[in-house]
Amino acid sequence: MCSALAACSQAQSAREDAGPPSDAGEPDAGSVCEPSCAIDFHYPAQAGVSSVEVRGDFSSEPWGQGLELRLEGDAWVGELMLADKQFVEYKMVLNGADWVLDPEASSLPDGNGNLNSVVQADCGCNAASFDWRDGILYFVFLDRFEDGNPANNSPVANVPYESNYQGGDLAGVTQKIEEGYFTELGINVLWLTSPFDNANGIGIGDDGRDYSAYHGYWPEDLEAVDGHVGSKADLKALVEAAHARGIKVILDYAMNHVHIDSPLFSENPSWFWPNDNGFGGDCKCGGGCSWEGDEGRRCWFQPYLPDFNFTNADARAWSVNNAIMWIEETGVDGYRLDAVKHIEQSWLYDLRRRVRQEIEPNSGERFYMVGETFSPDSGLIGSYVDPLTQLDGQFDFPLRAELTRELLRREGSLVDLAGFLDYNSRVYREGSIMSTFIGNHDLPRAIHLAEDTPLFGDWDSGQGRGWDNRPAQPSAKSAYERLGLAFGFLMTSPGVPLIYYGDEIGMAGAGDPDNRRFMQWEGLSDNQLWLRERITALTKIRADNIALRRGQIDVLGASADTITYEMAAEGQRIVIAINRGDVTRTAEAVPTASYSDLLSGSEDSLSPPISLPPRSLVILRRQ
Ligand SMILES: [Ca+2]
Ligand SMILES: [Ca+2]
Ligand SMILES: [Ca+2]
Repeated sequence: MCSALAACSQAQSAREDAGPPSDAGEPDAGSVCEPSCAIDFHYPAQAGVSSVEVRGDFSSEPWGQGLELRLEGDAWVGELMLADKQFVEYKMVLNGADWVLDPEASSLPDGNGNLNSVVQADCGCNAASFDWRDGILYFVFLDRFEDGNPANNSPVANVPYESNYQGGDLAGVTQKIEEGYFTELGINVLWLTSPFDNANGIGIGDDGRDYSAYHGYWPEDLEAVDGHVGSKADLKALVEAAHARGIKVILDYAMNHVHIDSPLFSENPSWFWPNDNGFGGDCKCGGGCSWEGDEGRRCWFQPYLPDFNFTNADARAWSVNNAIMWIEETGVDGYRLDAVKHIEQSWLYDLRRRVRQEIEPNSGERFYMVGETFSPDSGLIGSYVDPLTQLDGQFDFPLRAELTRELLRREGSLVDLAGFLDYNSRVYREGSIMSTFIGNHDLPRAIHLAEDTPLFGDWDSGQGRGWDNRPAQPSAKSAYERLGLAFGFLMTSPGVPLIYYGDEIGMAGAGDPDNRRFMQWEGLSDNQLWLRERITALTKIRADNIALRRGQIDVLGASADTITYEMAAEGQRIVIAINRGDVTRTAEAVPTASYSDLLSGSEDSLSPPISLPPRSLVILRRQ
């Protein structure tokens, strides 16, 4: 049976293509959408099994009477008519007695320690709604982007400029939306740092320095907007201004902890893990407790950040209610969920269920949930990705490490990248939509990894130069060209590509907080302008070519310095070839045909052998 939305629609169109519908309730071939449709179930035939029944919450006698499957060849099969978007929890019952999961389906905990299989009907009614594979995401660091209202600037006394509030706010972002900055750059989704009210005091960082909550990750009152960024009305106005221009908005939601000044902590101490490692000591992450596994879920990031215990049902319900409330109040289109591996997974299951039941039926749109699991382990990252029950996707940290190592820093060979891409394109569950990226607020600025002599390693936080010996804006064009290659890859490969504010102009900066310098609006160098124009051209090419947004990646060939791959969808095929080297190379394995290069914009016909100048790429469409 179909275990994910995408798989369901494929299965359905395969049936439609096969001939006249066998079932009166099935949509006619060619029809766009039906209020209900048939979903197929399968269970493999095996010795000792003489009957298989699907039982669940769908029947008039829930879990009591279900759908009897019939034996056809090597499988038990049957069909169930479901309403469009109907979500069903079920199990297979063997021989009338043995309850088992559907081996092909996603599963979901029922809250009592049991798992059920799940399926959602997709009757093809999505034509008008936004397909998140078409998203191009821009990460706005609210305090560091644009100051639209100097009246709300109130830095914390005795905190250095670098780790203090610098004045950026919601009104500033709204101005930039209305000026068309994002539209011109080809952006159709914004990720805002958390706008919720944070503690006003000083916190000591791991480096012993004084910090303010300018970053938004020290929530104090999760029902209010922080005065530094504006008001709830400002947040609603931003979302409205974005929607009016076809731009979606996703909020950073930090659900792992609150600040110790939060009344939530003083009034409900049992909702939080004790800062105690079980032996009377402290359970700071990376201190008395590990960052990983069970300890990683209950540890405190800092002694002033009490950690939610979501095994407590009241704590979990309060937090999920709060997340739902903000969606309803503001009309935001998705969440970027912080520190996913540090919370109990039950929180994700609960939020997804509530979104499915209470948000999506009203909006008619998919609410995108993208998580952050800062890890090289794609197995761990993927364990939270399941569009039916948890996250739609996560940020692809393993891909980012490969791209920085092989494309920007030019270590190893692009043959390594080819091998990684083959693996990575199969590693996450079908139907998931990962977000691909080069930079974010926890990593040193990407431009420095692209310099002739890279300043930072692939997993280097860059914090060694976060305060002292901070890097200057690179002057050589080569660094901007290499960063352009990395964005060239992101804009011609699967996922939702992310641009961290300022990376479109190659802004300088080491690790936190130097990677969060205030956005540079004036005095851009020719190289910075070149990079922004390059990215603008790339986002337009992505928007204009469905294969680039929704296709599968297929590596055609690679050498030490070059890689050639194809993206194909809906009858369109596009070939991309990249040369990371500092001398001209010939593209590997370009299929024989006449092409035009969408990036150069020239109508001139190209055919193999195709020559790639230093640090360049071509995006080839057959003529
Ligand atoms: Ca301000
Ligand atoms: Ca505050
Ligand atoms: Ca936690």
